[in-house]
Amino acid sequence: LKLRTMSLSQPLEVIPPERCDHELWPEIDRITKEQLYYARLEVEDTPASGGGSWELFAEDGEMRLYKRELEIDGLVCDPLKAVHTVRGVSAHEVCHQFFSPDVRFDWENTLESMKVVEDINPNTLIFHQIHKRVWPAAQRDTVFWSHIRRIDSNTLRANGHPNSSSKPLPDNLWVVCNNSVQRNDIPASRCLRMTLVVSLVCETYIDPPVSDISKLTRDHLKCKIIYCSKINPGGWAPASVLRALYKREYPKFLKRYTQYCIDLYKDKPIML
Ligand code: 18C
Repeated sequence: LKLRTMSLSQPLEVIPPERCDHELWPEIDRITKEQLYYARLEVEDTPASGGGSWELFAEDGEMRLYKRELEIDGLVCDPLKAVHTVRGVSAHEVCHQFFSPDVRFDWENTLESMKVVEDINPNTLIFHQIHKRVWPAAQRDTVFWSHIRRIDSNTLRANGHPNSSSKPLPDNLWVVCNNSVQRNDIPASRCLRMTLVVSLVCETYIDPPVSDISKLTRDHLKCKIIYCSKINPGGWAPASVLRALYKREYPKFLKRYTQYCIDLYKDKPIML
């Protein structure tokens, strides 16, 4: 496997769908757009997927986390939506770190192991991850494609957003979408296979605006972050343990991850 790695400040090449002939590409393209649309709906006036409304369960400064209680076949599968705004980093930078396998262990603390099992194109990889075991449940693993792309303003308008007309458009927007894929050639061995749909949508706002782009500094960067996840534990796990786990771990993850990005980029050239 030839893994194409990316340097911190090198812009990613965006692959238009028509240039990828991988059998998963139509699904990757469709689910990424669906997740982008779903993430950008306002919490206040839209239902969580599957109906019902979002319930705020954690708040810290600009960061707010919402959940909706959902059980499927007796398993807790509560969808999560988190919104946060940070300064000093761009949407591209925050999404790039989330996508890149090279740095995953620098910010992700649920992992025991991580492997790239397929390189679909420079913006799309398939991962196999084994997660830490949580007592008293069985250990979990995941196999998912991960796709990163920049969304241009035409795509944003064409995506027909119900509440976008009253909002200012971001100066740019990036998305990373992770979605489980069935791979019979990757046995779960001693784990239960968990399934997930995760999206990280980041919007850059130049605030305050600059008339001369050469005068742009990190003090002008405001990044709005939307993180959504739907995880099916894939087998027995006590509901109380699971709900206590995510209520503690998602806020920790979001704080740790955003601080990691801010610290990493603070003295580096801006990657818009
Ligand atoms: O999105 C995140 N990371 C991505 C890159 O890895 C990717 C992965 C998502 C899977 C995350 C789920 C991991 C849960 C496994 C349990 C291990 C927890 C160990 C705790 C360590 C102290 O998209 C960032 C993910 C941030 C996750 C925060 C924890 C959320 C817990 C959600 C519970 C889901 C059910 C797990 C069933 C486990 C049995 C109790």
